[in-house]
Amino acid sequence: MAFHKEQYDMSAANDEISTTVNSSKDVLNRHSHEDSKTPSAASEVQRCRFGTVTFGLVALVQLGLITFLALRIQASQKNLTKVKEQLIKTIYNTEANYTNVREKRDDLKRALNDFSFQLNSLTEERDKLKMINYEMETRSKNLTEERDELQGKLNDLVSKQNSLTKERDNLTRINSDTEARSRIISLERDKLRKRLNTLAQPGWTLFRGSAYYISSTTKTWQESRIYCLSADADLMIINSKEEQDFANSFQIYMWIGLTDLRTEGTWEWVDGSPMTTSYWGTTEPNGKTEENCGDIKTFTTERSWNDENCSRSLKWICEMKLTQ
Ligand code: MAN
Ligand code: CA
Repeated sequence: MAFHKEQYDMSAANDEISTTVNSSKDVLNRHSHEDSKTPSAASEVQRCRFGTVTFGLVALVQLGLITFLALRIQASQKNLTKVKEQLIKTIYNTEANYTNVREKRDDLKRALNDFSFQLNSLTEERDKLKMINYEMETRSKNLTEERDELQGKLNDLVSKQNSLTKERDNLTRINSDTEARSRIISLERDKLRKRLNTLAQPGWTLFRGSAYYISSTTKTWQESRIYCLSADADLMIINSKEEQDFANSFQIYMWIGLTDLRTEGTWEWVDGSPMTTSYWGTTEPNGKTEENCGDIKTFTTERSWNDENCSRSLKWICEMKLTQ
């Protein structure tokens, strides 16, 4: 703006100078023109003087103006020089800035290229990672399905194992019971075998669900009982008239399984059962505490029982019950 203002001022000053010069030329022209004419001498001199003075004044004014204008021009030139220098500086700075900006632009371009390259790399990497992620997700899904399937199978197996364990425990219990029963049955079998062997021996007779043995030798009541027990039998228990008749039929003086050893006067059988029906001989039992064991003595009569001293040595009759 300052520069434009200076330009404006200079053109105005030039216009002013050319106007002044032209008007001076007009005066001179007019004066020379007037000299060629023939007016009166005095007035002509006066007019000449006036003209000269006027001219001089005009010239002075013009000189002043020229000086003023020259000074203004000089000042303007100074200003212009300053402006020019400033402009040069500005241009220099602008160039420097431009270079700077261009360098920065190049830097930015490079950075942009690098960034673009990195962006491409990152995009590729991201795509690869996306792919890997997809594959991993698929694999994870498959593995989850496989795991669930295996978990299901495992649950089934655990359930089956539990069932089998229960079944095994049950079978073990049954087996244990069977073994126990087997042992019992074996013992029973051995007992029966022993009984069969015993019954196969001479002296044993079957009668109404029992086997009876009449000894050929004599023993005390206790010894006789031990013998019977060793044959899985005991001294004879008589609990029917038929049995009484059967016992009498052997016509042998012999021990039977009757005693009041536990309580004097209270007769009982060797299995602990009380004596309910009795076949005591006349005046029997009469031995009190001296005779605590029973025998068949007067076998020719139905009432054949007698109480006897247990230490007496007599034959005996065993009974093996074959039915329960
Ligand atoms: C006689 C009777 C019986 C008694 C015996 C003892 O025969 O008195 O009652 O038991 O003697 O040997
Ligand atoms: Ca007696």
